[in-house]
Amino acid sequence: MQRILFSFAVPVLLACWLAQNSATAQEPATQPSESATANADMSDRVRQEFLHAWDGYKKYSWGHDELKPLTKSYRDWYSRPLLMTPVDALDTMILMHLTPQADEARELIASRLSFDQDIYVKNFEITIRLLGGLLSSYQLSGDKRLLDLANDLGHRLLPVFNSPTGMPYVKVNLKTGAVRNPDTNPAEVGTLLIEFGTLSKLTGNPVYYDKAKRALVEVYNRRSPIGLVGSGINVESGKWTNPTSHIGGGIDSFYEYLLKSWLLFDDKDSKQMWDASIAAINKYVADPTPGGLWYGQVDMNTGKRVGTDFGALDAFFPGTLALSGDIDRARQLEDSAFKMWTWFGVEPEAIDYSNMKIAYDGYALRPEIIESAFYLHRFTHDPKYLGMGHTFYGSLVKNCRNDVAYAALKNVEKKTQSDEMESFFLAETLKYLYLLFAPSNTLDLNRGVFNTEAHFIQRTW
Ligand code: DMJ
Repeated sequence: MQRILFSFAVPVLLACWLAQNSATAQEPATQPSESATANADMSDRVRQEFLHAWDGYKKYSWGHDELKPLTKSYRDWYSRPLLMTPVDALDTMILMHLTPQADEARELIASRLSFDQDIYVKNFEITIRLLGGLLSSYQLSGDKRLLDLANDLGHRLLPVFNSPTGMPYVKVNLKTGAVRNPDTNPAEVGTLLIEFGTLSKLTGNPVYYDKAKRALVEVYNRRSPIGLVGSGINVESGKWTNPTSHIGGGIDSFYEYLLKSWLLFDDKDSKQMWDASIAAINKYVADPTPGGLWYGQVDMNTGKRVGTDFGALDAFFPGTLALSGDIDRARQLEDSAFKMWTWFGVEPEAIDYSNMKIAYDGYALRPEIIESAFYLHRFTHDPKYLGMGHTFYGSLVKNCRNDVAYAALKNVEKKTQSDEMESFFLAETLKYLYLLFAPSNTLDLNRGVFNTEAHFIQRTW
């Protein structure tokens, strides 16, 4: 059933192509063997924790979007469930070889998921979680029903691009195609090409690629004279509504997709946009302090520093830097992020790194710092990143686990739990933690890229 992946072999042509065209980090060929048993034990423990959380979902929220782990109930995002957790979690189950669970989730999705619903959905979230999840699981399982669902969803999302600028509205009605909410941000506009582009490659219909690519370019073309984007933009006027520039939530995956669209599709424009953007980011947004390297907030037009916040979402950036080949900055920034985690026992949503005080005090079970440790370990084989993984695992089990599943934290100092387990905990957090300890042939990074929700998309075309 599992058609493709899991191979040691890097296809020769692809390796040659990468050698000639890529300045990105490549995985060294071997891994130290002395830690193999300990790593296998850790990956198995993570797998058991995944099962614990999945069993909680099954018991109390089967057929719904998300588990509420404290009240043992469920939450649906809209008036009809869209199976957010099963779709988001499915490729993790396949990668972990949880075959009965994956089969059961796949049948639930194929038999119950319908996008023919009169509801306004958030294009960004539905794209990264559902479209990305369906495409990745289709590639891993070969189950054509998942591709059919992805194609139907992609078609229903297309009206979002019907703005005067070609940048997508925030929301679209899945039944009528009506759109709403023109005020958006670079991440919501520019985090679509991996999913929509893959849909084009798999269906032969170029419309998805073209519309998502245009949206990405429209944001980039509105960059400031010093090469930065802001954090708010209106898709009808094309004007910036907020000039603050950073690498965190609202902008983050716009940059991530410039780099990854180049890697996945060999899209030369994306490479050029990434190269220009990262130069501006490192010149203005990076903040090398005596306490370590951070990335804060600046004015997009002047480069003047306007804030020194760093958050759980920003912690994806070491991984992206590592993937781009900048291991040095990646290592420094991951060290800073790890300091943020250990300072409080679990990372808060944001801190002010100028005084190491908490700016937002919750922990939403986010994956980004673990994602970065995974990339850094793959590219350096430095056991320090496994050590970080042990810390993340220990903190999660100690503070976020309960008898039902896992719960977010309201406050990282008091460690009070909140009644939420977002689907990205199963899609991303536990997947990256598992892959950090699993043998590297479990997933060959040279075959594709992870979308921003950790759905692995393979270059099968
Ligand atoms: C995920 O939904 C995606 O990673 C997104 O890009 C932003 N972060 C959340 C998880 O923290």
